[in-house]
Amino acid sequence: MLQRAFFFPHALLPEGWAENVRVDITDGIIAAVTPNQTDGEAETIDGVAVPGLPNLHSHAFQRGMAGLAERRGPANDTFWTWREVMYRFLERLTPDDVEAIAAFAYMEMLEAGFTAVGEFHYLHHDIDGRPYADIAEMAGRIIAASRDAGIGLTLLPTFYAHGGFGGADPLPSQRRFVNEPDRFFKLLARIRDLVGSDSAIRAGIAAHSLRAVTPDELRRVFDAAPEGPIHIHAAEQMKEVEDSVARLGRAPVGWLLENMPLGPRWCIIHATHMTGDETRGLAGCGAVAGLCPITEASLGDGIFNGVAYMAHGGRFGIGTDSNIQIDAAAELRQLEYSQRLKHQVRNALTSVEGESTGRRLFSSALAGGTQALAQNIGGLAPGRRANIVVLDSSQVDMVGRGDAWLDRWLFVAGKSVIRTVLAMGERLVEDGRHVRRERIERRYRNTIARLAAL
Ligand code: NGQ
Ligand code: ZN
Repeated sequence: MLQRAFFFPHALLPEGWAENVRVDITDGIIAAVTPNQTDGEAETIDGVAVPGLPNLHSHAFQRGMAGLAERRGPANDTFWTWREVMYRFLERLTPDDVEAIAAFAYMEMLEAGFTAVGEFHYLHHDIDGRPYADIAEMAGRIIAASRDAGIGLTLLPTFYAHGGFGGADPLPSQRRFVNEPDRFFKLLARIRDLVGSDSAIRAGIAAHSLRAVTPDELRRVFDAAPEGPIHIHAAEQMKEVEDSVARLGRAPVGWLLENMPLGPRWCIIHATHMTGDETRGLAGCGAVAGLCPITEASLGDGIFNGVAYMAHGGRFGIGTDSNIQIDAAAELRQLEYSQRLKHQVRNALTSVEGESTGRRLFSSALAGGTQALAQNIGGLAPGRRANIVVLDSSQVDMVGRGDAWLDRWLFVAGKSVIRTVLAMGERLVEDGRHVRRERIERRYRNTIARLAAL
């Protein structure tokens, strides 16, 4: 049993802000949280302690192409032309490449305020589309990368079978993703073995989208996971909504609400284009909307129905998705700003006079992300993992206290105020840098240099 104790002058607890807080940790799990203490023999960490945020949606490998799709093509560029660039990028990735890129992305997540990640994992097979000798080779590399960086992982093995609605054949460029159901279930079983009883990792399940799975296949995938999180992309692009209406008679979110038992186990990624009824339905069913504001802006997806969704009590979390920029504060800021631009108002996602927008965004994303990743995270409380982000309150932009610290972090200072990050009680980020940055970055640089030279 490994016992540790830390002392924080200020901390955000589930019941609110507290001072002089001692946190006792046993084997990475919080054993006790006691405000109004003296530091005693505990390790003092100066600054403002807040819970680490969950990053509920990542495609780690895409970090390796960040910034490489910002050049205009022959015609109008869209999500779909970006996707072609992305497919060309992943064509040549080896398991080693994926592990190196994922470790780098996960390290950056820790430096940026995320202490757990949901990896929506669909890059399963070898370059020629055949399964690796170990069918879960790539999943194993994701797990290894998460351990190397020290981030908590909810691995979401993703079922992918088709190139469009109506069970269309997959494109050649999708060969590394596809399985028929039985092979997917073999992969799933093997991944569950790999995850085993590691307390920092859990396996959920995902179906890529209503484009990539038929209704029958979706039901089979759902039946294969009697418990745990279920994630699916839905309604990110108008073309997807139109095709869904044409082929299934309903837009994706409406179809899911009508045909699947949506509820707290579900995380609907993007849900960008929804009618008023769909917005109300999704908010009311207890599922989490997995918003990825920076990627959605980068890809020109559209703007989430945030104000109405929140007014109906909808739950959301945030994801870094394409990993073009990894920064928890920037995701929340982009979400709020998208709503301000859409409605021409300020403090769009709050509802009560005097409420801090930073606090509202932070608390909502913490709760929603925790639900979507289904891990014992989400607050500084006994039984949860000791995942703690410490903000440097001495920085010039961190004047004020309490919720003002969150407003300053999210809207002004950004990730530069993150000084120390603990994951499962281990000090993984010091002075804003991951303690293993040098090695992880060196490996990543070699990988992208090799890929660029191919
Ligand atoms: C993905 N990413 O699976 O990586 C997708 C693109 C698709 C985003 N949608 C591929 N942001 O949706 O077909
Ligand atoms: Zn995605």
